[in-house]
Amino acid sequence: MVQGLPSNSEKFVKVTRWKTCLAGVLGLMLCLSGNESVQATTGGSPYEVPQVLDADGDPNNAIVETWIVAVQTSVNLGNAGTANNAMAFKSCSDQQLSNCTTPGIPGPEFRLKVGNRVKVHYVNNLPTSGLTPEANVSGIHWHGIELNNASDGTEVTQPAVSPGGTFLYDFIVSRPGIFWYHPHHHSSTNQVFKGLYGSIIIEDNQGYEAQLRNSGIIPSAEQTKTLVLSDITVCQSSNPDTYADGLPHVSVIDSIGLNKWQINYSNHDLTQTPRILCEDYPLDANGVYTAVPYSPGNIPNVQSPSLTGRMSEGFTVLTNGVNVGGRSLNIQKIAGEVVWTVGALESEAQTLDVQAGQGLRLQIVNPSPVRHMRLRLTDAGGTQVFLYRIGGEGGLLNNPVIEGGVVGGFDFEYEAGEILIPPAGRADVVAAIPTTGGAIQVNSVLTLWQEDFQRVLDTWSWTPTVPVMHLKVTSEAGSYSIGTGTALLANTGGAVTALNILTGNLELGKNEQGSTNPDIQLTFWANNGAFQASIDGVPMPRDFTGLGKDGMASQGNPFYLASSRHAALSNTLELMVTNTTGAHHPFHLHGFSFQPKSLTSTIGGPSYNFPYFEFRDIVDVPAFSTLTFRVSLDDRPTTKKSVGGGLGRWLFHCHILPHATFGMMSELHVHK
Ligand SMILES: [Cu+2]
Repeated sequence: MVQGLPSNSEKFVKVTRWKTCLAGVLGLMLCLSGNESVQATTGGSPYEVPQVLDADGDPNNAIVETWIVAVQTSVNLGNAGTANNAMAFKSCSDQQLSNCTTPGIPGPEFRLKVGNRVKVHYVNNLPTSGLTPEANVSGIHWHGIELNNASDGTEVTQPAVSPGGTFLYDFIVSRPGIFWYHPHHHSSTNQVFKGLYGSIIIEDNQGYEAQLRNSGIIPSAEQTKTLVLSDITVCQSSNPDTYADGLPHVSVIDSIGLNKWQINYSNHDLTQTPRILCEDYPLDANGVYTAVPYSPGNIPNVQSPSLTGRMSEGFTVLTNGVNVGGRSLNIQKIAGEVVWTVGALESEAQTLDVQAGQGLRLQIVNPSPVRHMRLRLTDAGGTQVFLYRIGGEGGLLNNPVIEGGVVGGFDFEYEAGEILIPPAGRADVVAAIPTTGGAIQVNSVLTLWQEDFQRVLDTWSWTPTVPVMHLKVTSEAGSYSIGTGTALLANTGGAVTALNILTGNLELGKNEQGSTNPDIQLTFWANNGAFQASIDGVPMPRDFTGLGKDGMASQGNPFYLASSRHAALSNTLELMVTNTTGAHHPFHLHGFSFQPKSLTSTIGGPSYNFPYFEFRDIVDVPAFSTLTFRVSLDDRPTTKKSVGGGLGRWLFHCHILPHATFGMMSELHVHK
């Protein structure tokens, strides 16, 4: 399999490329391998991400100016092979696009400080799709950034950029945290699935974080890694056989001896198997059935244009665009206890060197259209190593938190010390690598696993538990520790405080249509009675080929006006999101980070009150529960004036992208 290709090579190289495995009875594997030429673009270390190129070459300058170019290209996914029709971002430091990073998955990372001005010349160099309407229109949404409305990059703030076109985004970043960027036009599901995403890490400009690093309270810059954890499906030469357990993304055999993907394939009629996506029901980029199957090595389109449809997780999990390689694992229930037995790594598995006793900080982004990333770190003996969340979408927390478990009767549906990152969510996580002893020895390997999660009530996604990071112990260094009592921002001038004083409510301005109900309903029905993901039951037909193109009834006018909310700039509001469905929905608000207060059951179950203050833009709302949050509609500069950037049209939606496309989307309009 593909190994160790240089990260900046655009040459044609001869590599061992394909491997076809057939699982026989008794688990015997038959594997065939061969050679072919591929254009290697990425496929480097899974533990590094490329960085944005700044026009002035000075990363300390307060202005970061770059050209972000979207292209269709061949991308090396490491152990998962090569995707020939991936979509990838590159960053160039000049208008001629002559000095650029290699296009890859993920796109280049922005590392910024609060107060930086970001000027991005977006260049859509995707090929024309040959479809009517054109499907490769695009743009960039700066997810979570509280920027000026004109730079928000959505279908209600700017026209889509056609292939060959450009658009200038120009904004100032105001809040520290982990953010990301991705297209939003034309539902964006296919483009995100094919690789158009990148991370944004913003540090405060008061020195709080630097102080915590310098004093050893949080790990050093060298001990900090960006992990963009995504998923993808690449068609193979013979589906579904090449998705047998010879592939590195399949590593769990459950207690009844089945690989979970097999359950996925055979038992779930709502899932998109590779065979359905690649061969049986291939879709074009407008969601229309096309009789032509995908060639091996191509990523299929996944977004159907209808109001409901098949959707599921991608079949291979990627760490910074690369599959890190498998490891055997057996999870059993023994006397009521779940026991993890961790075995050998595949020979292709890629490890990161760590020292026993060090701290490790992971800044994690989940750009997957559908998959929740449920993460658990274990040592080589299967013993869990706790992950502490020190921050995420709104910068550092006052103190680290342990997430998951059952808190006051409220069941998070994942275990304490694990981290759950819903689609589009981010987490800033620290683990203390234990000192040597037991299963922690020099040359032993810890693994960070991505586990299946019950995102639909009482049922699993039936995705296998797979490694997303392998940590190889090379030596011993100190005895780093962290706990919920560790002071992060708590004792600094930057401590996060509650949004306490409410100053207004939703209100309709002159000639405005919409709802003034502060409780936004996430619904799986439309007011015509049909099954349809929606907000308040308001349908949003989204047929890319006809009326309703891109959710618009006519230029700039969405179908969902009846569910839109309106409020005046500079007010602090308390709003709710009630999930009336039996599935989780990660709720995302554009333009304004909000403080979650509580999750309460609508069916008489326990509630959870957030015991800490944090600014978020994604909160996963469990089935049949209500999220209550507070939001301050703060103003910010426009591209030309010092005020008024907070005014305008800000989408809110479920970030399971097919749900948003089917209609679980509306907007908050902020007026004067
Ligand atoms: Cu949803």
